[in-house]
Amino acid sequence: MSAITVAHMQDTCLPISIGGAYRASDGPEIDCYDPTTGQVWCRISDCTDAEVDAAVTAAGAAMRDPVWRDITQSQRGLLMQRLAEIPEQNIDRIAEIEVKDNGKLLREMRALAQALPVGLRYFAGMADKIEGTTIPVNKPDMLNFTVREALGVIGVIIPWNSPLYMMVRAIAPALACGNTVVVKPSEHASAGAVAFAEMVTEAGFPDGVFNVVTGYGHSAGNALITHPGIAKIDFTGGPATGRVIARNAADTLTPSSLELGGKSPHVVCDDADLDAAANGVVAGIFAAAGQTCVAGSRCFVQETVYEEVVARIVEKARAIKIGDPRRDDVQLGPLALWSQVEKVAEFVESAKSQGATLAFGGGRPEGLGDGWYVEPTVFTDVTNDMRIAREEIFGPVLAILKFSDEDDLLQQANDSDFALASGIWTQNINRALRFMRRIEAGMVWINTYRSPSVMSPVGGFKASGYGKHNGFAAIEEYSRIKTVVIDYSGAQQDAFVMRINK
Ligand code: TXE
Repeated sequence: MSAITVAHMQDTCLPISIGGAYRASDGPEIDCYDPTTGQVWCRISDCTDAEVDAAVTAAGAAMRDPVWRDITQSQRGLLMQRLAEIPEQNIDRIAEIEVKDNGKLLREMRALAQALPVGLRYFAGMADKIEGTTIPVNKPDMLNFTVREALGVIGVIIPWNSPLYMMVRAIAPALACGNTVVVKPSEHASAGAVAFAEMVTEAGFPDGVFNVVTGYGHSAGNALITHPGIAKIDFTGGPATGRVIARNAADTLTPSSLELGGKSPHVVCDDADLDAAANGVVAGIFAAAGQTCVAGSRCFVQETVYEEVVARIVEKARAIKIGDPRRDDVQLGPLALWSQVEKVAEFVESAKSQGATLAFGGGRPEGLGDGWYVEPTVFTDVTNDMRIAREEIFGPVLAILKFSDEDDLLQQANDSDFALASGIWTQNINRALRFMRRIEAGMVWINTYRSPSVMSPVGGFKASGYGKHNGFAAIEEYSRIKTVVIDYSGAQQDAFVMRINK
């Protein structure tokens, strides 16, 4: 049974994990803050280039080692099944570690911890179903088929909002395909990934298959994305970093999948169940304090029901209980970073100065000590050209806009740099499906919101990035196709003419 708890990590500098063993880093220390108190609770190291190199080298060696290279697909799946049992037996411990690091609701982090074994088992089941195809190439006595194989060492860079959930949705398909991984968690929330390394070892994975290096993006992260031993980068984070990774990929030709931010439209039509819709809108933005890439931060309400829907949303926002994320009755915890508190304040000022109406919130609640809390905030009279409607805030700030008809809605909703998620509340199936076809978004939720499944692909378009997590699409992300051609005719080939299909 694994043992690392919050108490073990408190006031210590967390180790890194290279080649199946924990070790101390030689890099300078970084403070990690508990957002509920604003105080340092543990430290991590900013790994040196040599340590990142050692991690990639260990992962590369594991890739070539017959212990991992020649393991059967079913055995790989069994190892992953065994790994799934460990987080399953440690839900509370994992959730407590992550709440300490990012301040999200304990209930939310528990739900995300419960999703870890589900994700591991889903991809474990796929490990021995990854197949090639046989292709009838119109040539007699010729066999043409494909095999799907691992890419190599995957560099996984994850953010602070849902660290282990985002890590597992990357590493589970990567391991199922037979890759090895080096994870660089966010400098703001590394504890979960460090604790997870112990579970991978306990499950019996060969040394070097899973490695964790910690540190800042510009140092340890940069050393990872520029390392020649990396076969692919899997990145979830902000668009600015996504662009750095894409630029580097242009130089090194290292493929990447990028899940970046969003400014997702969440639509309420006049024929919707208005209370269910208002609930959905409130949950879509204020759950996780708006710190999710799919947050429904741009709410479009049809003009005929605008006043009524706004009133319901404000009433529900007013009723939200803010406080210690470990309490079961609390609905809104602190923001994970002090810089996010400042970012929200800056957007509140910008929205006011651009003419939006502050309908609720906009400040910091009293009586919650030094925790990084902000009020649920609702702006009305927002237009699509305002910064609050165009830029990702990643906080509990809802911008409400008006639309007249479907053409007006689609024109405004699609007028965005981002295209990650979307949602619509309507009881008219024709309208819902027309929206589904015309909206530019990687995900469309109809009469629901924020309902992901490990079986269903997730990923955006435009500035929200490219590539997919979850579903069989993820297997395609972490494997490559090799084509094999066999001539069994026994005939001599004309050495000077290509045997092209006619
Ligand atoms: O992201 P960063 P931050 C959005 C959200 C937020 C903004 C900034 O709008 O306000 O991004 O958040 C690593 N080379 N999202 O600053 O910097 C970094 O160490 C290699 C959306 O936290 O992109 C961390 O591990 N790595 C989002 C990871 O990238 C680098 C989730 C994410 O950090 C690097 C989080 C570099 N040059 C923020 N620079 C989502 N899509 O869910 C940074 N990193």
